[in-house]
Amino acid sequence: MTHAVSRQELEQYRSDGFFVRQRVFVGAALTGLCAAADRAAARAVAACADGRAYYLDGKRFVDTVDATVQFEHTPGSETPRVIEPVHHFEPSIDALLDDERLVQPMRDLVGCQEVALWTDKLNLKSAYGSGFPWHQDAPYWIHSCAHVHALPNVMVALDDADLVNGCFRVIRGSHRHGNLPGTDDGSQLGGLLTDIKRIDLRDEVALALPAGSLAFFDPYTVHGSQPNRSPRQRRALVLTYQPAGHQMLKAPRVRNCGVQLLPSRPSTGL
Ligand SMILES: O=C(O)CCC(=O)C(=O)O
Repeated sequence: MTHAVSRQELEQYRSDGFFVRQRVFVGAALTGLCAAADRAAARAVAACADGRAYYLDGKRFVDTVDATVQFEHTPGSETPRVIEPVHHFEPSIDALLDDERLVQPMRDLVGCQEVALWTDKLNLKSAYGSGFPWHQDAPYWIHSCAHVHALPNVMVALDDADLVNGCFRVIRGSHRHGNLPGTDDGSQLGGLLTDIKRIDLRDEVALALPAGSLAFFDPYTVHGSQPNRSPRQRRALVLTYQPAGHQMLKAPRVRNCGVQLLPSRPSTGL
């Protein structure tokens, strides 16, 4: 079975900056991923005991030896919000990086026969957890990567996501504007959040998706989500791929992904 990107999907990715595939992971595979995500979160939180805590705009982050953990914003909260990277905490998340359901479409979106991991996050969106203000990923990466245009993302929805539990949202076509200005509101992270005066909220698309679905999106697509207004969690893995042979964002090593199609050769850069 092919998982390659169809012509229609590619057209949508190019014009809208995203496309979705519903219920790609189901049954035991999905249940296994959810359990793996919970184990990874528990291990990451445990590692914070020896980590370095700091605050940005009053929000707590902890750098462990090999990950950054963001906590929910209520003062004193011990509820993790985002873990990046996450695959090294759990073998089945590491194995997911090589899954052809992700790697095959990523070869098409990266535009290379061989791909590697750039970064991977676990977004936990716990019960009544916080939202993500509108932003693009490219501004976070522009100073660490010479091929930002070749860093497509795929979100793997682990739970059913809807308007109440804070589903992922995108601004259709926003990637075509390239790097958009930040908010310039004087906060520490404001420069990385998109100035909403520069986007047309009529183009907002809420991706209410069943668990196991995939949302592929461009590194320049403006995206975010509202807070979770329910007692249901809304977990998702967000994996970002790049051409093979390049180091990951947060670790000085290369994690090539999927079956190697070409004889191994040194990277020539892009
Ligand atoms: O999970 C979400 O709602 C938003 C995720 C996001 O913005 C990100 O991972 O960059």
